Amino acid sequence: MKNIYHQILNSKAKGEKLLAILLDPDKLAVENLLDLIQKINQSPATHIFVGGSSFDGTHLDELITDLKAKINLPFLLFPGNPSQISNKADGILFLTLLSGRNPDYLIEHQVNAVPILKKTNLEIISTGYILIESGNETSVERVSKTKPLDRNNHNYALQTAQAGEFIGNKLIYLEAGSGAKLPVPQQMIALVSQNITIPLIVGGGIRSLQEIQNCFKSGADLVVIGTAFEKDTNFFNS
Ligand code: 1GP
Repeated sequence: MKNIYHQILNSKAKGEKLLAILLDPDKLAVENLLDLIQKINQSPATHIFVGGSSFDGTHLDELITDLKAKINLPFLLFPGNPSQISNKADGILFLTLLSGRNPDYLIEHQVNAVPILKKTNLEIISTGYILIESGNETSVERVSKTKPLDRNNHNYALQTAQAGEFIGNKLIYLEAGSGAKLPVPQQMIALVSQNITIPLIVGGGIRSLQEIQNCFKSGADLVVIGTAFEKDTNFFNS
């Protein structure tokens, strides 16, 4: 049954916060997979996101099958391009890069993804993806050839998120970019979360448990951790 989005909505309604671990297949060390799986199972993660800016999709089906056999969490694809689609996952964040003005990431990749998606049973979750300036150039910026939004212009970030909601996005994702120097500002998270009705995802550059809690307190419904867990699988025990 396709119910991941409903579960996210239910959690938001109950004020239960969600946490996703982002796995970038390009960065996974296959020899350490068992340790990784064990640490994920001991962590408070509620979702697994799979994807990366440059990953070409090689062995994605096998990787997700192996991980899903040992991790009992919903797997959502978080694709940088249509080659990162696998029917072995449970769902896909169907992203539109709302902060950019590159038609490839506004509609071209989405159109090209349709024939691939039609052959899958993935739950498709329309997601407005908003890149926020974070102190250094991130891979999303480089690969998408778009500029992030000004991190000090909270109103414009809100306007962009609201446009996403009006278009029909089911989720808004405020993204500082993987490995970002600075995470999304707390005040921006607060302003956006208070003025949209759909769930808010926040990620990029979050390096401590305290920072995760800060994002939740500011109003994030789901926080994404990639690099910090990748670098130290004991991250959640620290
Ligand atoms: C990137 O938001 C995610 O798309 C996670 O970022 O790798 O910096 O945790 P980090």
